[in-house]
Amino acid sequence: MRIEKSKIQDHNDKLLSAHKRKFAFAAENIPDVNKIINQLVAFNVAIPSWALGTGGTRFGRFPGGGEPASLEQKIEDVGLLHALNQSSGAISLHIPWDIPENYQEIKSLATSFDLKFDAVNSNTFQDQKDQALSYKFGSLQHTNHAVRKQAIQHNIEVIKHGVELGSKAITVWLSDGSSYPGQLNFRKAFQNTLESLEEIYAALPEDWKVFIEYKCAEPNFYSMTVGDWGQSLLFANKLGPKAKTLVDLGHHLPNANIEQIVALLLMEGKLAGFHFNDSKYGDDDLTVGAIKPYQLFLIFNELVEGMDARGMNHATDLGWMIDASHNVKDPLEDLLQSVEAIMLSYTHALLIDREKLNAAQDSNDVVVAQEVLQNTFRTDVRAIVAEARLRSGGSLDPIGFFREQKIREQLITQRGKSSIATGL
Ligand code: LRH
Ligand code: MN
Repeated sequence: MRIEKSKIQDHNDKLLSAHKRKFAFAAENIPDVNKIINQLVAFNVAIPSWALGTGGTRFGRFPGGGEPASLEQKIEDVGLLHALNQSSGAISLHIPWDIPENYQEIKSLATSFDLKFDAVNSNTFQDQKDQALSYKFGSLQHTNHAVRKQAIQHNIEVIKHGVELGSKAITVWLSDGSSYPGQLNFRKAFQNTLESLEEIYAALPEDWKVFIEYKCAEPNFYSMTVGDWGQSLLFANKLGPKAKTLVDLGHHLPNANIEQIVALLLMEGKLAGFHFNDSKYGDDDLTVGAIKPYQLFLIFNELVEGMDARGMNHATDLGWMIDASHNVKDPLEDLLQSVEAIMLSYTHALLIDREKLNAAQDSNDVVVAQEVLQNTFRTDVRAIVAEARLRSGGSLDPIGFFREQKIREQLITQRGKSSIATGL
């Protein structure tokens, strides 16, 4: 469904005077507020095509109705999010969950919603029904060369789909590993995976990247072959400049210092980007910033500091993507909340008094260093982010608009109560 601009206008008109008061108060102490708003307007987060339905948990699935049952409907839903927050201008496809049948039609549909195609994702963690060889014992690591060949071929096909759609990167996440000690020769598994990735790397177009996503564990696993940032970086360094390490926030062992990992990958020029989500225990794929908002802020602090140190463009030089799954919440409302949390953390990081922080760090004045960060984090910047949405034609209150316009009810009327989305 397409959201009429006039509906957003009417909605904003009702909220405008209260917003203007809040914005004036928030902007009072920010010298270059327009520069920051322009940075927010330029910043977009890609929405995963596999997170537009209610995937549930491994034990139960509780679909909410009106889910997108085709790639076209998924593009419509991401278009709807983008119309409301003007910060979701890209979709990341997962193959074969979302194979584009007609590239031209899919591209023009996406363009009509002002959407681009971000990184494409391969899938050698499931056996497809018409597949010759099984990935039960892994894919790129497999002891059988024919299985590795099949997985390499799949990744090359995914790149071809991406090239047709204007994507510039492939994300490779492998559920390869072992379930029991002794099952796997770690060295051989690493070497097989490297040789397989080398063939995928060789198939990359000149201006493409391969993002190597690591993950510490899956239920039932004793080892993952790309288990942490060190292993992913080892692959990326051995492969070459087009290979980078992708950080999924939910893929770390408990209490990992993710902001430090981000700082070092960025320093090395080997940070691909992110799969943003939040988690309490495992890879919970929960709403961004819902459990550990201060960690998200600390990660963006390292990102802004590190990107500015390298003269990088905040909006385009890293892959900004969400990777979530939904169970008890409306997928679209959940994604609106996740994008909001990312924009708030980015705004906070842009507001940090770097001079004061650097001086405190250089003089080991721990208290002042903490105060600089915590005072910024405790500053309410919601009106700044709302102003950026307003200036780019979005809604002042996306969730409010979604509820007021009964969007989910309309989608259920159009698509039915039992339409199910592919993906998680
Ligand atoms: C693995 C992962 C990966 C995707 C999948 C849907 O947990 O984060 O990024 O391929 O989720
Ligand atoms: Mn991920």
